[in-house]
Amino acid sequence: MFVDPTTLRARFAARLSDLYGTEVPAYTTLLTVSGEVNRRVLARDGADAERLGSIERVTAERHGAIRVGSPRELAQVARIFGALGMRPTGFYDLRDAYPRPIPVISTAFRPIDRDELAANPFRVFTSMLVPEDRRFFSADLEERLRRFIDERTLFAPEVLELADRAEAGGGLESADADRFLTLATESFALSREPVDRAWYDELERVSAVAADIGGVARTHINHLTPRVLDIDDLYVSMQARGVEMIDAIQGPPGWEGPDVLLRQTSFRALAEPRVYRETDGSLVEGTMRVRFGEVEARGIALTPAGRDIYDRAMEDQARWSEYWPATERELHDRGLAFFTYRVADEPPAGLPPEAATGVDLVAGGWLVAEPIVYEDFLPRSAAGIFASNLTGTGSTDAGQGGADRDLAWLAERIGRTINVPEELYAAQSLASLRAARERLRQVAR
Ligand code: OOG
Ligand code: NI
Repeated sequence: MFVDPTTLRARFAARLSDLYGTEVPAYTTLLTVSGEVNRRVLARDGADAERLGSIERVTAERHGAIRVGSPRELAQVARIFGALGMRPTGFYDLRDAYPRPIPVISTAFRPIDRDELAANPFRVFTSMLVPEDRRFFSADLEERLRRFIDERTLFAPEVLELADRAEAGGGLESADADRFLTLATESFALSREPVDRAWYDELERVSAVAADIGGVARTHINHLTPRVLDIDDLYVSMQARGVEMIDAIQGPPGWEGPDVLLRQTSFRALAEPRVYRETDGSLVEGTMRVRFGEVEARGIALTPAGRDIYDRAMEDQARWSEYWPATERELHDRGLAFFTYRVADEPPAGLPPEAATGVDLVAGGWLVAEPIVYEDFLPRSAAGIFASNLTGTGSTDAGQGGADRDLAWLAERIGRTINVPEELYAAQSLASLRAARERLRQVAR
């Protein structure tokens, strides 16, 4: 039996979820509570609950987060996720992000086609250290960091070779698929190898994230995030079970109108046992606090015009509702969010004018607009999520020395196109408008 990328992705997501559940038991509680919340919303809101994704999709939906040290490592990650039909999408620079600078740049690997997202929406937020950024690292520390990272092996040659075969051939035979999934999942398990205490501590004084990336010989899944339909309910329900949540829900505030973009919250990092190698060579049992439990709720994808409003409204959250229209329909008509189109159940007789826009066609009753769910991340929330779960403040020179990094630079370094989220949403919207117009013509005939 041949296993296609969609099936590989679904199986990988399930295996990673099982692994993370054994490593972080509170994650299993989070899944239980998420399931309860989603069932409550479905019972309360009926079909409306599924407006931004079927309950099957939302229940299976996860995003993971991983962190790597160099373009070489990121390119390897891209090969593994490439085998699973996940494409690098979006560029996030967290180095000068509010509320605290984090020495990484990031992208997210995810399916980009609507059908693929519907079949299995698994995505992984992937961050890469920027050791050449002088605001964080001295030239000497950069040099030692690079050497450490260049000498380690995150992924065995076999898993990369299988990944390449899967990507080139559009899948793998059963036995190879199993082997690939086993090796790929293992690559993201928490390592039991001893951690060099002095090296780890030196990096942690600069940044806890730098220590998590460059202070250990392996990478690991940092968190695995389920999606809920009501994050306010989830937050309260987790607290009621005695799980200490971070202070706030990141992203837009909850309100009566349509949810936009992404809201996230998490519970605090858990201390996990690790073995340290002390300077005298002795091995000592200790703990490390780098992983946490996160949960998210997704809203409508915003156009650049909507995103401008979002940025302003986030600075003035007490007056949030004054910035936004109260209905999805107005978001559509004012061009603030992305929508797809379908022909109305009973469109008016005759053809609309050739020049009619999407707004005209919806207003005239020919087409119905359906919201496109936001499939990406928010740098400000990401920085907030990083920061709210770190201990220690690290040290940064606010001044000069930040290396220029952008999407084009990163794409070049990993040798792959990095998709721009807003371009994907716009293309999807336009394609569906064209198809709906064509169907209108057929109906009129
Ligand atoms: C990634 C933090 C960002 C999100 O959901 O915004 C993130 C990390 O902690 O490695 O996962
Ligand atoms: Ni996350």
